[in-house]
Amino acid sequence: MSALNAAPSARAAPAAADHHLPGRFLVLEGIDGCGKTTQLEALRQWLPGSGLLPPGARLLVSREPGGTALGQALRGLLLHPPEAAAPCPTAELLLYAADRAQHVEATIRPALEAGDWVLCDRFAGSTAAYQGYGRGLSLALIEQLEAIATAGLRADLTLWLDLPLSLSLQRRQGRAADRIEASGEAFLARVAAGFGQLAAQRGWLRLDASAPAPQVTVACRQLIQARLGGAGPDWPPDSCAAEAFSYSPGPVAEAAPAIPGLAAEGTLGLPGPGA
Ligand code: T5A
Repeated sequence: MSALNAAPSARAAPAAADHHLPGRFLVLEGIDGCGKTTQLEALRQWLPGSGLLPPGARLLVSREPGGTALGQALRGLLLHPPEAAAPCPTAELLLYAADRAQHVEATIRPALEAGDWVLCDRFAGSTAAYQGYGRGLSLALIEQLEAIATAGLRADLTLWLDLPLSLSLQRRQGRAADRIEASGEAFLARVAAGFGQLAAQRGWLRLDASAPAPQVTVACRQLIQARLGGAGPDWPPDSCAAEAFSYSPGPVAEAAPAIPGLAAEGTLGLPGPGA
């Protein structure tokens, strides 16, 4: 069975950027353990030589929460807060928004302005899924906050890795749960259902994330090529000077968790831009 399966959408995903910046912005969304980190790494290896990036453009790989130094500190507070310091749902919402505002302003927008491509593990859709559908906070309020935090920036393409909750729980067996993951199965079920709603509303493209990882990777590539392949003039892949780099926030915040697959917090095993 193909892992590629576009969800019915209320509004079609744009074939090219609607932010009028020269770069392209790709986002992976889905419930915990759906395989975002795995696919991010596969795309990080493939995209620079894919011929999709224009000559000289670079690929920035980032994530939320934690794509900046400030975000890294917020990530620790959100996922592994010191005892008795866990944020209430509204504070949690505002902290995710603060992380996003800093990430867009300091990292994503400058990269897109420079013509680079940005590949991000989670973005605004996660707030609607977890804090909206999951925690039950107002979706209208979350949209307003999203507009403030992103300053209107939207991804060119969002890939939704759709995985049944039972498989998500199975894949994460034996791994310590962070504070959000530990919110209970009923919460996670609402989040999972929320992702389905959001995919339809926001024109995300659905992938069957229960397929074997290499098959999901092929489907990701096909969707990216189909959606963004015509975004610029044709250039031979071997003329492409693209390289991948990742945000490197420096020392790991004390409370921040170690993420499997990452050589250090906030990096994907690559030196930061200045390294
Ligand atoms: N959050 C985040 C909010 O509540 N609001 C927000 O606004 C935002 C931005 C972030 C937490 O914060 C919440 C959501 C999250 O709970 P995180 O570290 O980003 O935390 O956590 P996750 O996204 O949950 O990251 P995980 O590492 O847990 O999951 P991934 O990255 O989706 O999955 P991955 O690739 O690590 O794979 C998990 C396991 O499955 C295997 C892998 O080898 C690994 O063992 N696997 C597969 N197995 C079989 N078939 C496949 N196709 C597989 N793909 C991967």
